[in-house]
Order: sequence, then C-alpha cells, then structure tokens
Amino acid sequence: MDYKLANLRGILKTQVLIIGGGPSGLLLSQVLMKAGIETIILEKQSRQYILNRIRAGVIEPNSVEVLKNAGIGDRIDAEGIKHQGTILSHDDHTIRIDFQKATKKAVTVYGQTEITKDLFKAQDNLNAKIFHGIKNIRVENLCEKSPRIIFDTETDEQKYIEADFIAGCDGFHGISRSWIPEKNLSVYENRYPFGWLGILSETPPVNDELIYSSSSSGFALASMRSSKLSRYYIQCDLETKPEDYTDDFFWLELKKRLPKKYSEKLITGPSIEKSIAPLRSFVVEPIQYGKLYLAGDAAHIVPPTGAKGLNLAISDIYYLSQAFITFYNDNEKTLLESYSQIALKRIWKTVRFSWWMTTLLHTFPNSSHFEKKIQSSEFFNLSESQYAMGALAENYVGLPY
Ligand code: FAS
Ligand code: PHB
Repeated sequence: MDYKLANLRGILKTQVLIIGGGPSGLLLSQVLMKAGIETIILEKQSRQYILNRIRAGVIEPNSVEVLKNAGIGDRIDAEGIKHQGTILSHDDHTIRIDFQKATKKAVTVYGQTEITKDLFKAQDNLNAKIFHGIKNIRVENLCEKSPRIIFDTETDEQKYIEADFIAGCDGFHGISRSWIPEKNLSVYENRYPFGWLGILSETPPVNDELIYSSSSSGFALASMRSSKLSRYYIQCDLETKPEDYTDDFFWLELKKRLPKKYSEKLITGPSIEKSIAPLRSFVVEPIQYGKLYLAGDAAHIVPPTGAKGLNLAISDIYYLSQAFITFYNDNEKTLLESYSQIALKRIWKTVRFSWWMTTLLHTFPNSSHFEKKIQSSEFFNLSESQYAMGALAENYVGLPY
C-alpha cells in the first residue's frame, strides 16, 4: 500500500517502527533518522516518567563513540567524569583496577537520565514521531512484508501503523518479546537471591573513583553523578522495600560495608531518591523473528554489578542500526539476517562478566563454607595477578564491538 492511500485509510506507514522510548528506542531512532530512515516510536509512559528513572551511571568508551556519532556527545564531553580505574575491596582488603595500564582506556561517569534527556532533545530537533501514553498494543503479519501494529493513543484513538521492520526496545517488562512464538524462543535465566537498594544524595562522593566492596555484612557500591551528587547501593534481601530503610539505617549499613579508610570520611545527607532493583541474568535466543528485532533489556538483563545494562543496550543498537542502514542504502540483507547471531556473541560475554562480578562480590545467603573460601580466594587470586586484573579491566571498559 502506498503512503498516501495508507494515510487516507488512517493507516500510518513508516520504515522502522520502534516499540519503547527508553535509551534503546530513542538511540535507534536517532541513528536511523540521521541516516535518512523513517521511524516512529511507540512509548507506554510519559516523557517525564522516563526522565525520572534513575538507573545506569558508567558509560564505556565504545558507547560514548556511538552516542557522539548519533550527535549527542557535547554534554558528555563537558559534564562526563573520566575514570581511569576503580577500587575493589573484600573484607577491607582493597585493590585498584587500573583501566589505563591494562587497556589505555577510561570509562565515563554520566547518568542514564542525562543520556535520555540528550536523546529526547536530539529527537525533538529531528521532529521525531514519538507517541507517549500508548495502550493495548498488538501486532499483525509479523512475518509478512509489512507487519502492522494496532494501538490506542493516550486519548483512546485507535491507530494502525504499517512498517518494513519492528524494533522491540520495550525493556524487560515489555510486550514485543512475547511476539516471538514460545516454540522458537530459548530463555536463559539466573535469579540472584538479593537486590540492590540505591539512593541518590546531594553529598560529595566518598572517593573520586567507584568502590565495589564485599564484606561480611553484604555488598556495597559507592558511585556518583557529579562532585556534588553521590549514588550509593547496598545489597538487600528480595523482600526489602525502600521504606524499610530510613536514611540513617542506610548510612549505617553502607559504613559497615565500605572499606574502613573510606567509610571514616563518608559524608551523609538526606536521600533525594531511593529505589530497589532485583538482580537477574536473562537472555533470550534468538533476538530476531520475522520482521521483529529485539534490542536492549527486551532481549537481555544483567545484574548492574558490571555496569553493563545500558552499555549492552547501546552495542545492540550499534549492530541493529548498521544492519538497517546497509539494508536501506545498499539493499544488503546480510547484517539484518545475522543480527541475532552477531549481537548475541557480545551479549553472552557481557552476561558472563556481570555474573562473575556479582558472584565475586556479593554475600550469598545459602553459600557453604567451601563456597565462601572459594569466593575469598577468587578475590586474592585477582589481587595478586596483573593478568587477572587486566582481564577485569578489559571487560569493565567494554569488549570491542
Ligand atoms: P528500558 O526498560 O530502559 O526502556 C524500555 C521502554 O519501553 C520504557 O520506557 C517502557 O516504558 C517502554 N515500554 C515497556 N512496555 C511497553 C509497551 N508495551 N509499549 C510501549 N512501550 C513500552 N544498568 C546499568 O548499567 N547500571 C545500573 O545501575 C542500572 N540500574 C538499573 C535499575 C533498574 C531499576 C532497572 C530496571 C535497570 C537498571 N539498569 C542499570 C539497566 C538499565 O540501565 C537498562 O539496561 C537500560 O534502561 C536499557 O534500556 P532499554 O533497553 O531502553 O530499556
Ligand atoms: C551507578 O552509578 O548507578 C552505577 C555504577 C556502576 C555500577 C552500577 C551502577 O556497576
């Protein structure tokens, strides 16, 4: 059906229809629109709701490159904080992982919220078509030439959109993954018996680099968003609710878990945000079916211990956008046909690293004495081997695309 006729019959047409307006969906739309490819984004929540979500904080150099090529690198350069290393600690034994020495690379501390803000601004400048507050979304003809999405707008108007392709960027709780028939899908999942309670506080960070600390009281992470805004996490039970932790109780627990030489100088203050994230490793295979391509949390979830969730979403978008661009520019389908296979290679290596960091640093409630000794010796093997520390550094700064 041609665009005009489709429009007459109230059916919108586009080239790539994106479900989900988080970092994955916004970045894919931004890269494709800059390459002259038409997109429409369908997002369940309001823009404000998305911007209020406090999530990732560490951006790999690869990811910074992708964001800059998408035209949203100015603020990262101006406000992002370069980190050449990180501190790891186990029962007060601290080591520094030197990224620069092992990889000649650094990571950038720049909140996901800021990236999403930059992406919305860039999309507005390109007059991107983003529907917020959509409901009752469903798909037809997913394996045909022009799959169709039907949905209700926030004003309960039913709309149809026909597209060449559909990108499922709607996160772990999204709907697009369920459009792949169960018989075609392999699901791999590992749930951890704990979560992370995170707070944001307008206090100076306890250290100028991140501290990942494992202690008999549990795991803690000291991170930041700027020199005046700190982000802290402590491992908590799965049943914990944010209101179970008063600020005082949180600071007490954090002090118990950080290495002594840092906790002594911790500056506390009121939390301005408090939330809990369960930890899980999750991957589906394949991450494409018919004209549907999954990317980001819709395809995989990693525990935040390796600072990989957002970065993995960005590498998916790098592969997927390259595939769409070579299809439309050169009528070349190879990258589209092998997207799942190519992306899953890096996804699994990143899932492994995030699992390894989580297993190394957290207190597992039911671990045996033997497992506790192995966990301890894993840390000391790391601390005494430049090669082991180098391997951690190359994974943390991000594996090559
Ligand atoms: P997102 O979940 O961010 O976005 C998906 C979008 O799709 C959402 O806006 C949602 O509203 C929308 N959507 C869902 N269903 C829909 C439907 N049916 N129709 C239309 N739209 C729909 N990563 C880190 O690296 N470090 C961290 O510390 C960290 N902390 C996290 C804490 C939490 C609570 C969560 C959930 C994730 C955290 N992550 C962290 C991972 C996170 O940063 C993700 O990797 C990143 O948000 C992935 O982006 P998207 O793939 O766009 O998914
Ligand atoms: C964060 O600053 O939110 C952050 C940093 C590193 C992680 C996880 C979260 O591994």
